Amino acid sequence: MSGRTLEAYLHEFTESSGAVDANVAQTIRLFAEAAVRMRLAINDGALGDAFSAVREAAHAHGDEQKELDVFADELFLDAARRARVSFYASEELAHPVALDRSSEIAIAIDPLDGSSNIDTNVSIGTIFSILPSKGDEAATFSQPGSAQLAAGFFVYGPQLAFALTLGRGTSVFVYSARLEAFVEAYPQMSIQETAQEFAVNMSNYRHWDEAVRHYVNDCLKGVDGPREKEFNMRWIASMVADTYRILIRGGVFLYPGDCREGYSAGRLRLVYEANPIAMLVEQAGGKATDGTSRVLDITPKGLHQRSPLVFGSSREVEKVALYLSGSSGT
Ligand code: AFP
Repeated sequence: MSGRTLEAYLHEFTESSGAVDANVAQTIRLFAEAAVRMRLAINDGALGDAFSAVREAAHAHGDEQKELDVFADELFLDAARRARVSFYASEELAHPVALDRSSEIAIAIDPLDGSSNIDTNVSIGTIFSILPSKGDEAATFSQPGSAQLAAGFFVYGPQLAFALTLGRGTSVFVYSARLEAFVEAYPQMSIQETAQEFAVNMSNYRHWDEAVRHYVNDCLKGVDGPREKEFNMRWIASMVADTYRILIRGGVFLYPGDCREGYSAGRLRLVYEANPIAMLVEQAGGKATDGTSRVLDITPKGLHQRSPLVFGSSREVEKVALYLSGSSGT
């Protein structure tokens, strides 16, 4: 553990860099403050006002919207206003909000990921991506994920944790209530190359392509099958929690496309879920694909577009790609 505070980390980052990085650092400071307030709202649990009541209005793209989703969005939008951000694009909003068009950075965010878990006291989180601003919303949010300047997620769990990359590796900070600061607990994270765990929602088994079923079947065969090793399975249905586990102990996460209506490209959104997670994972030595191709190379065609997503231990992500490209991998 480095014991370095987030403030010291950001100061070191901006010491030898320009105005854009200073704007990135200030945005991250304000998002970290918002996350601490978000954690307080979640800690109230069902005693809180806007806890998990389902709103009448759904998301612009049809997903169910909970009161806490809206509370989170308003909290981080307010932080983005104070941070001098050009555009704020959110899972909760049909279109980006134009803020300070003179700013050189833009935000894409899932303010509250995992909200279907709110009532069950399972870890949930906030995922964000910081992109260069291209002057207008369309050009800004159609950049591939490789253009990201920074990415991060907060996990509102037993600890308030913050995984962050500024393009120079991935660090994990944990919030210290005693110090009232985020403290670096895992500097320069490195995801182990091989996986002993896979994370997938097995209830979708009958909807998957044959190649996905073949990969999972071979994992389930364990030492007696072609993989010749045992696998454990985890599915928290909160991607930030599954990602955090993979950063700590390796593994592979799969949300493939399937034959359900609306799920041909899976469930996860490319711009504000898959891309920031992919940057964090790659910066920690892992890999992230849409099953076969690198996520960060995909050019988005729409702000809320979905993408199949496979990420984690590099050797296992490569193995999945072999199965999905028909080479069976065995
Ligand atoms: P919610 O935010 O609607 O709970 O969705 C969470 C999520 O986007 C991601 O965090 C999970 O990994 C995935 O969906 C869970 O999807 P299933 O509910 O289909 O397993």
